[in-house]
Amino acid sequence: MKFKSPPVNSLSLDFITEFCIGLEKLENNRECRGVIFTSAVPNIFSSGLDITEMCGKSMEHYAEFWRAVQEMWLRLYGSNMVTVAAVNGSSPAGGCLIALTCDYRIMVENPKFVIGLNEAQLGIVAPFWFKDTFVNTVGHRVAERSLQLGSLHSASEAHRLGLVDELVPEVKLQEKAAAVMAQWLALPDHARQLTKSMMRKAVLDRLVAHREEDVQNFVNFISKESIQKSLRMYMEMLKKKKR
Ligand code: CO8
Repeated sequence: MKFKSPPVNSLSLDFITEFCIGLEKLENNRECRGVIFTSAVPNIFSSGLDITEMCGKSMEHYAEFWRAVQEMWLRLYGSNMVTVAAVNGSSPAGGCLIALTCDYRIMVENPKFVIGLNEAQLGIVAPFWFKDTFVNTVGHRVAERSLQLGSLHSASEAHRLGLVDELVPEVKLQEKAAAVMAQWLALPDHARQLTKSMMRKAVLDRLVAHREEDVQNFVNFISKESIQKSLRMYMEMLKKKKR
């Protein structure tokens, strides 16, 4: 699947809805055993959740948006397919989350590309299931430091921390992703799927059991005036950076 929502593949409600429908189709297609995620937008894998969906909207909208974000994560992290992220650009916050849900992450070795859960830099807090996915990938200490600092790591640093599994030159990315996919698909599906489920089930179940509570937490948090102000300032900062 190639993300193509210029300028930065931000995860709007429309994007997420279409993405989930696409994932459901692939998941239900017996012919499809694996999927590679990459971007058709130069230099950006995904800029994360669309901040405009979390700014100046109604409580109902925030709840609808958050349910969609939860749905996307549940589908990705709980997928029976082999999932490979071919990260060909920067991937902050929600973009990093998509990569973290995959079975394997390959990133282009470009020092300009960054990846990480930078929520703290926006004055917001990554929810527990973002944190759990991160901890399951890089371990508690690296996740704790990186989350508190809202760090965006260069590709080489991300590789050193185990946030991505492999670095490749841009021209080799698709070939490498296909080779990794072939390696994972060589195993019998049932054994691989049950093993994946065993490793991830506790974290998935935790969100399923607390889904509505998590929606309410998000809505209460994001609609606070202080948080709205932080998000507006962050958007301003992005615009100023361009001038
Ligand atoms: N949402 C909405 N708009 C965005 C986003 C975004 N995430 N990212 C960029 N844009 C907009 C910019 O404002 C700009 O708009 P305009 O053209 O109108 O000025 C346009 O996209 C292009 O952006 P840039 O000029 O900055 O493009 P660059 O190629 O220079 O840089 C980057 C691309 C590196 C992706 C840069 O835009 C960036 O750093 N963006 C912000 C990324 C970010 O911090 N995302 C975090 C989103 S929050 C999230 O995903 C998890 C939230 C969890 C919620 C928990 C609450 C409880």
